[in-house]
Amino acid sequence: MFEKLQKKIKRTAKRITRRELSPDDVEDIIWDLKVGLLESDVAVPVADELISKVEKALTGEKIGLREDAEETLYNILRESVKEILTTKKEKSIIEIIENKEGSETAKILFLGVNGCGKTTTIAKIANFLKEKGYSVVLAASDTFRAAGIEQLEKHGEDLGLRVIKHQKNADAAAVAYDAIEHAKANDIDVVLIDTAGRMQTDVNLIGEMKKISRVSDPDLTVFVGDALTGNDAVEQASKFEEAVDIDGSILTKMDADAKGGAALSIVQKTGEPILFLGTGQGYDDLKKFNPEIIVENLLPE
Ligand SMILES: Nc1nc2c(ncn2[C@@H]2O[C@H](COP(=O)(O)OP(=O)(O)OP(=O)(O)O)[C@@H](O)[C@H]2O)c(=O)[nH]1
Ligand SMILES: [Mg+2]
Repeated sequence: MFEKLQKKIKRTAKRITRRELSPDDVEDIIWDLKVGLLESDVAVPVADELISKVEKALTGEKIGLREDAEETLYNILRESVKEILTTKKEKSIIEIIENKEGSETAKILFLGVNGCGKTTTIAKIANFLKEKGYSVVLAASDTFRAAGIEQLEKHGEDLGLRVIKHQKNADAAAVAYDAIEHAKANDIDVVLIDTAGRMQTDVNLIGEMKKISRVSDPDLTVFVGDALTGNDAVEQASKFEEAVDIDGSILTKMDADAKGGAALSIVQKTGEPILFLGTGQGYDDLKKFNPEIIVENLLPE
């Protein structure tokens, strides 16, 4: 996908260096760039914003005949992508845990659409925290499916962690509450709350999510997004943010031939940083996020 974009940029750049830009040239270049971004899972409104930056630079007098148009074009795009991904607030899970008063338990709530990778990501984070020496308990607040509870229990067994659960169809908020009470009573550092997948359009389930959030009062609310999501990432992130106030996100499945364009949509809609990238199905397949990773993926130097 990216090679196509690079070829297009090279081609248009050659056109630019040969002669002055006509409005038609500009239109062609803009179109090519936009198609390239959309093919890398950048959502339409985000691609439009990026493109308008390039457009401004192109139609102005910034690119002269003697300049290296290819490089200029490319760098404008790279900088614009990095700018979107660089939020003002740096956040770290460890800092949030460390900043809790005394032995108070830190509560982290994981939310996202069906199958985005919440349960797997919780297991990875649990493993990460355990390796750092923190005590962790898991809350099986996905009470929607028996298999969801079992999946978390299996991770609990593998990682040697306690899973607090009720039966299927139980009140998800009550499970979270019990897990938090258990953690407080046992001086456990962190509670990771797993929730059912829900579409952003499902009013009832979004209502349930608000209740879980209200009852558990998390220190960190994490939106989990699938890197293979294209346009829908914009709607997902904005609807979840609207309902509960997202503090940060994790982008999963970056190993699955994903360029990570969805990161742009998520950061733009939540205004909060991406904390980690999921890079596989194993417990160690978790990578600290850095905007450069996505810039390099979308537009390699
Ligand atoms: N390749 C790859 N697969 C992943 C990653 N994260 C999760 N998965 C896979 O994606 C599928 C769904 O993951 P889950 O963790 O069950 O997703 P979920 O959000 O909990 O799903 P629901 O609870 O049904 O909403 C599983 O097959 C995971 O192994 C990742 O970073 N890379
Ligand atoms: Mg799950």
